[in-house]
Amino acid sequence: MTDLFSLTEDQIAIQDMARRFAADAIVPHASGWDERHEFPRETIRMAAELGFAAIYVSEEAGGIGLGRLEAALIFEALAYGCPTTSAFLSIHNMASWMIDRFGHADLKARYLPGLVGMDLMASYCLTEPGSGSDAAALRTTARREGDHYVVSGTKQFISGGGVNDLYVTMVRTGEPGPKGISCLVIERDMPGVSFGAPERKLGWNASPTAQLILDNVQVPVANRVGEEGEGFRFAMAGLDGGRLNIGACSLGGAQRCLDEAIAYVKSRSQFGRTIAEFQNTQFQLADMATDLESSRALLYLAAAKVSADAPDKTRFSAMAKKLATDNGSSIVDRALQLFGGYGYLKDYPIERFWRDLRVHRILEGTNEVMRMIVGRELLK
Ligand code: FAD
Ligand code: 2MC
Repeated sequence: MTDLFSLTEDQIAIQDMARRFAADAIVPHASGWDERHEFPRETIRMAAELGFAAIYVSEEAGGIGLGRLEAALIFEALAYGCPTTSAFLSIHNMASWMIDRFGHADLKARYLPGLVGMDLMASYCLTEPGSGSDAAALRTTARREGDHYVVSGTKQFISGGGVNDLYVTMVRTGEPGPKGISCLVIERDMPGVSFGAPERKLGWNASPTAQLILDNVQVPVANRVGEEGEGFRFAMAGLDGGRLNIGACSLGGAQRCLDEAIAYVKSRSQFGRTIAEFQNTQFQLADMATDLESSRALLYLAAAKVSADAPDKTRFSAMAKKLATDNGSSIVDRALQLFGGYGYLKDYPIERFWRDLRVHRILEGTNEVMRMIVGRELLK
C-alpha cells in the first residue's frame, strides 16, 4: 500500500541531484541575486547541463523526457534555494515543451537544440496590458502577408523580457475569442521587437520582467507553432504543467522556511526558555507541516495526472496550484512571525521567500482563476 505513495528509486535519485545542485550553486548566492537584482545567467546554464532546461522535452529532441512529477521534484528542490530562479527555468521548460509537443519538424530542428542546452532561452507571452485573467481577449494582431505575419501589439509582464532570445507568443490571427489565436516563435533580434523598462517589483528580483513590444514585426509563417487558431489551446496546455511547477516552487520555498523556523525556535530563548517550548510554537509548526504535506500530496497527484494525460488533469493542476501557492505563502508568513523582528530583516532569508512566494498566487493564472476552472468543471 505505501508503495503507491512513495517515490521510485529513479525519482529519489533525480531529487537528490537537484537538491545537491541547489545546495551548492543556489542556496549560497540567492540572497545576493535578490539584493542586487541580478539575473543568474551562469547558474541557469549550469542547471541546463543537468537537463533542467528540457525536463519534459522528448529525448528525440534532446530533452531528458521525464514526467511532470519528476519536474515538480526538481523545481521544488531548486526553489529551496531560490523560487525565482526555479520558476524562471520552469517558464523556459514550458515554452520549449510547447515547441516540442506542437511544433512542426522544421521549427523543432531550428530551435530545440539551442533550447535544451539553454544557448537559447525562451519566454512565454500570453498576458497583455488589457487582458490578464481574460487571456482569450488578447489583441496583439498577426496579419498574414505572403510567407510572413506582420505582428503588432504589446505583451505585459514578460518574464525574461529583454534577456531571453525567443518569445513563444500568443497572437490574434482570426476571429475574436480563443479560436482566433495562434502561437508564434518570435526572435529578440527581429526588426520591430523592443522591450519596456524592467519592472520594479516586490519580489522575483532575480528574474527580469518587462513588456515585449511588437511594432510591425515580420515573423515567418514557418515560425508558427501548429496550425492557425490552435494557439490558445497550446497556451492552456502549457499552463497545465506550468501551474504544477509554480506550485512546486511554493512547496520548496515553504519547506525552506519551515526548516529555518524549526532551527530558529530551538535557539531563541524568551521568558527563560526556548520559544520552541511554547505550545503555540509547536502548534504553529504542526499546522505549517500539515499544510505543506497536504499541498505536496495533491501536487504530486496532479503531476501524475498531467503526465498520464488524465481527463481531469486541468482541474487537478488548478486545484494543486491554488492549494500549494496559498499554503506556501501562509507557511512563509507564519515562519516570519516565529522569527519575530528578525524575520523582517534581510539578515535572514524568510522575508525574501515571503516576497517571492506572494506572486505565485497571481501569475500563471490567479488563484481566483484556478477556482473558476475548478468550479466550472464541477458544474459541467
Ligand atoms: P487581472 O486579470 O486584471 O485581475 C485582477 C484581479 O481580478 C485578480 O485578483 C483576479 O483574480 C481578479 N479577477 C479577474 N477576473 C476574475 C473573475 N472572472 N472572477 C473573479 N476574479 C477575477 N504573463 C505572461 O504571459 N508571461 C510571463 O512570463 C509572465 N510573468 C509574470 C511575472 C510577474 C512577476 C507577474 C507579476 C506577472 C507575470 N505574468 C506573465 C502575468 C500574470 O500571468 C498576470 O498578472 C495574471 O494572469 C493576472 O492578470 P492581471 O495582472 O491582468 O490581473
Ligand atoms: N488544455 C487544452 N485546451 C484548453 C485548456 C487546457 N488546459 N483550457 C481551455 N482549453 C480550450 C477549451 O477546450 C476551449 O476550446 P473548445 O472551445 O474547442 O473546447 C478553449 O480552450 C477556450 O477555453 P475556455 O472556453 O475555457 O476559455 P475562457 O476564455 O472562458 O477562459 C481561462 C479560460 C479563464 C481558464 C483562461 O483565460 C485562463 O487560464 N486565464 C488565466 C491566464 C493565465 O493563466 N495567464 C498566465 C500567463 S503566464 C505567466 O503568468 C507566467 C509567469 C509565465
